[in-house]
Amino acid sequence: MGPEPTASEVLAAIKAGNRRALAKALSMVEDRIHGYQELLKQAHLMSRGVDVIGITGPAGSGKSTLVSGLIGEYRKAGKTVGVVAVDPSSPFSGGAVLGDRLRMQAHFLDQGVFIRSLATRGSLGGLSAAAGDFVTLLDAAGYDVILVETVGAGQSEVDIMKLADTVIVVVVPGLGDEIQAIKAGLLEIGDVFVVNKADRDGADRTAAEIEMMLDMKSWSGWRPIVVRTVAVTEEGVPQLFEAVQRHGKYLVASGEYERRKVASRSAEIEAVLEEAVKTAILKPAVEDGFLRELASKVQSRELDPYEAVSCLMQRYGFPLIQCEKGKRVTPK
Ligand SMILES: Nc1nc2c(ncn2[C@@H]2O[C@H](COP(=O)(O)OP(=O)(O)O)[C@@H](O)[C@H]2O)c(=O)[nH]1
Ligand SMILES: [Mg+2]
Repeated sequence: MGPEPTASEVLAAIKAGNRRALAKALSMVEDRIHGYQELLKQAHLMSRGVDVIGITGPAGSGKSTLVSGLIGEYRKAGKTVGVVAVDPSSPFSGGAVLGDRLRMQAHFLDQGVFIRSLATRGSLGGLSAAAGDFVTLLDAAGYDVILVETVGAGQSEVDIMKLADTVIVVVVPGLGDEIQAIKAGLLEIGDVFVVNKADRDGADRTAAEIEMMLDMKSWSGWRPIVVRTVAVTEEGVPQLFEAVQRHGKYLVASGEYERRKVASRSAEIEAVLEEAVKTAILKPAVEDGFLRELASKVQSRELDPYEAVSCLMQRYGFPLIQCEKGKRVTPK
């Protein structure tokens, strides 16, 4: 075995279409293996800021099947596609999570498509930091569009969706729960709503309910579109693709595109900051027992939690990392 390739060698290989190099780089980033930051740094310089489409909704609503259909639409339009499937509960190899359907298998063989899941990561970093890093790497690899699938409606899904230019929220007919989930936060983030499994009873009613909820809000600019699909037969998938394209055009024409990109960079920084704080302070405090010691003192009312945090900050501080590009940032 020769020496480990340098970050720039890895990225040159990725750029040249070496899928094994890309897979390896993603694993290195996912597991936070030494050298990953240099890799990301260089990937960031190579990245262009591709279109990122987020797809979220409850487990089993058909997101992966829709992703498969959308991949087909993008390929027909001559675009290459990177897919990040964020599913902490079910890591997969090959295509198990994304469905055992033949079409998806075909996508795995297509050189213009790269599909990767992101499962539970080692300890501290949040999923959203890793999802952002995956997008950066796939961007640097040159894919034209990146689809990010997340399951559920928790805070981390909402955070991950901040990476997206266009957010697709998927629901299925007949379950009051899903309407509740939409009310509980997904209504705010959806640019396109999909009522999938429209081959089942109640799709029209569910779509009408979503339209009603949307009508209760006042919209300036983009008013979300509701699309009905049967992902397994690809019915409605071209309409979904069309809606996503329309939203993309709206973003550019309205100037919203740049604003969203800056907002997603902001979300990216927040995710990385959170990870940095945990790594610099929480990790050593857990490992050397100081956190437990503080917790006992808080429990015995010797300290309050705020004092405990001050103790932690004082003890571990932050490693002073120079803001290298500081010259480009106006100091305040
Ligand atoms: N009847 C019906 N089943 C569907 C439809 N779309 C997906 N499914 C099925 O629903 C199940 C879950 O789909 P999947 O794409 O894995 O859902 P995900 O968990 O949201 O990614 C699979 O068995 C699909 O074949 C649809 O439009 N109609
Ligand atoms: Mg899925």
